[in-house]
Amino acid sequence: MRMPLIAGNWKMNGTLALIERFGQAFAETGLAPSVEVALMPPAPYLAAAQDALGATPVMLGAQTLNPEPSGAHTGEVSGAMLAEFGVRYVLVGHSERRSLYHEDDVAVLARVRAAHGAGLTPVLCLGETLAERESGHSEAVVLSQLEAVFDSLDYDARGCVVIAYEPVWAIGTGRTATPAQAQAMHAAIRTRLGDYDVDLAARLRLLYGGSMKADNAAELLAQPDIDGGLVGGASLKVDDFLAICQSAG
Ligand code: G2H
Repeated sequence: MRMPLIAGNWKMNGTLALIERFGQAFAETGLAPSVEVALMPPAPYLAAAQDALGATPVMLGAQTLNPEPSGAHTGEVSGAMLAEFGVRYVLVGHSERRSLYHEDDVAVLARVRAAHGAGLTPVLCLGETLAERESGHSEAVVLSQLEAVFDSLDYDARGCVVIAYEPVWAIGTGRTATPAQAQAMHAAIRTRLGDYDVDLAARLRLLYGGSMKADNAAELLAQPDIDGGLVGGASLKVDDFLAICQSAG
């Protein structure tokens, strides 16, 4: 009942030529109707991605947005601007934004609200550091990041969020959470969502992120509470990303 979503987060990588290659590959290969795919290139590539992917079922995503609708925010991009390029999903609270750009829970909530205001679906990223995992606080950290947003949203807004669990120690490190570790956290997130609303918990999609690759995707995606993937490094390789999308379909 939850359609899997595979989202490719290019981070600050890629080229126009790579966008073209993805457009061609998805036009040739197609996608199973049982899976949703989104590509999240850097913002300057959104127009080219809109053209290259327009004839394919691949949707567009963005990597961040500013909470304000417009104004003196040099270098920033608003939700309305993303929407003009056909963007459907936007990452919020990615661990790199939290750590490198000091986006705290308050900033994350503001961006979730801004995404909703622009008609975008935020992909809310949650995850613990290695130190937090080793000290036995993983679940408390992740659930508190979730509550910092969900406690302040109303019913309709809560229903328009995709959640991505990405253990910080697994991001770009080649170290992947085991399927059992990932499933355990996803189950904890879904249980907490059930405290807000049982129906909400049953229908919200929970993605796993953290060194998901062609050779580990199927096992991760087979877990009952994993509804897709947030894929970084492997989303820059056409064949690998296609293989991950196919293992979700
Ligand atoms: C982490 C992911 C996408 P990577 O969720 O940001 O990155 O697959 O490179 O670990």
